[in-house]
Amino acid sequence: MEVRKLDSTAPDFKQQLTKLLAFEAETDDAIESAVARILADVKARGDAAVLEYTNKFDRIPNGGAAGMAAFDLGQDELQAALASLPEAQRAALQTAAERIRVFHERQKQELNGFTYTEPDGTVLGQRVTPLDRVGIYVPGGKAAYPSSVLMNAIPAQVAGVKDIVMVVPTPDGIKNRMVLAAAAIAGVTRVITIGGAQAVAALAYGTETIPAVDKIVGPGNAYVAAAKRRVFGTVGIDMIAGPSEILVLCDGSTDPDWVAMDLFSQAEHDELAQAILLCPDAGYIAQVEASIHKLLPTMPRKDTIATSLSDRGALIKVRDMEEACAIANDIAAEHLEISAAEPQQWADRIRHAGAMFLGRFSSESLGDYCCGPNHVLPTSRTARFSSPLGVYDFQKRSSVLFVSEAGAQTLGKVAAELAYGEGLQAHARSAELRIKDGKTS
Ligand code: HSO
Ligand code: ZN
Repeated sequence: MEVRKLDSTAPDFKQQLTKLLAFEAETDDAIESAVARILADVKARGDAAVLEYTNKFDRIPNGGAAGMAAFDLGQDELQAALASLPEAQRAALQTAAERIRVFHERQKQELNGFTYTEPDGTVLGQRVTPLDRVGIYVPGGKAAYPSSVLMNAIPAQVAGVKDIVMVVPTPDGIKNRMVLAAAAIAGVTRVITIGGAQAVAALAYGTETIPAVDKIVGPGNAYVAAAKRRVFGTVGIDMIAGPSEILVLCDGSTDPDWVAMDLFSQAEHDELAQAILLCPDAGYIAQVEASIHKLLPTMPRKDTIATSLSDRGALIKVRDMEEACAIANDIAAEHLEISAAEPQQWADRIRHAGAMFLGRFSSESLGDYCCGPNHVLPTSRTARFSSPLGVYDFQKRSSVLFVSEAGAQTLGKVAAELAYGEGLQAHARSAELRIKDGKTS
């Protein structure tokens, strides 16, 4: 296994970097048409269609004879899952949840609305209200992450969402108790063990037993992503997440094993994950490379890591840390580690990154699980224009306008002038009727 090595002084470095970063989420016609069919079918036939697809794709043991009720887990079952965990695991989940809650409570405080009063008594403001009901998609199988249940559900709960409906497929009827325990801790109101495009359809349109939600969040496979794109408009959606990314910007004095393992930590998620090192010291890059070769055979997911590193990874020699920061802004990585003695001075130069991990001790894995900030982050360079999942994704804003009688006099003239300019008589008259000495034409 070889990890490509690039040098920023190479004449074609820009092209090499563009090629390295290129990632097109595949759109597949077969998937698109299958998903369109499933959505239409669930919309038309509700529970019956959901049951059929669930039996077909997830092989439910008794053929789903018990109907949808069997997929609708009660709070008792969630609590039982929590109680069944080994003590250390339960405590870790609870500690993580608590820290995630504290961070997001802070976020909420910053997002409260505002009002201001003008001298004539007119009051203007913005009111923030939570969504009524949201759906959280949790993948089944090897990407079923309890930590993601916490990261999706806690901000919704902190935002004040009353109804948090989680869907999670259970192929062959096998439930992941840590996922259910996380749902119990995070305050999920209802867990339904369905998945795929049929679950997205059920959440978007509602069925006899599944309530229609206002927004669907959470990662999923290509079918789930296609379904989320298609129901957008009927409901809100979060981002469509791409493969994980880590960019380590290192001054060359961190233990190379630490950096190698940090690169592995994202590479192990997915063969398409991207792990890149930027460093001004060629000798240090060689040490990290040696660590990679030394440590790789010890990793249970070595095949995934090796494919990710050799297909999409890179060790990049840069001129200096300033240049590393400039390149980091171009890459706009999901996770950026600044593994340096004085990270803050470099962090000040970063404008685009989903999350920044400052200093040698801030490994990305701590952020993935338990520091507090959200681990659902913009990928594939979308950190240029989007933000981590947060309380604000579960809220919306309404403008609030109270115009005093005095305010109606002055604002009425301005509005009428503009309305006549736009050729909109009714608008102008509506403003003028409230002006005491107002014109009526
Ligand atoms: N690094 C992932 C989140 C995660 N890591 C969950 C471990 N579990 C998001 O990019
Ligand atoms: Zn991770």
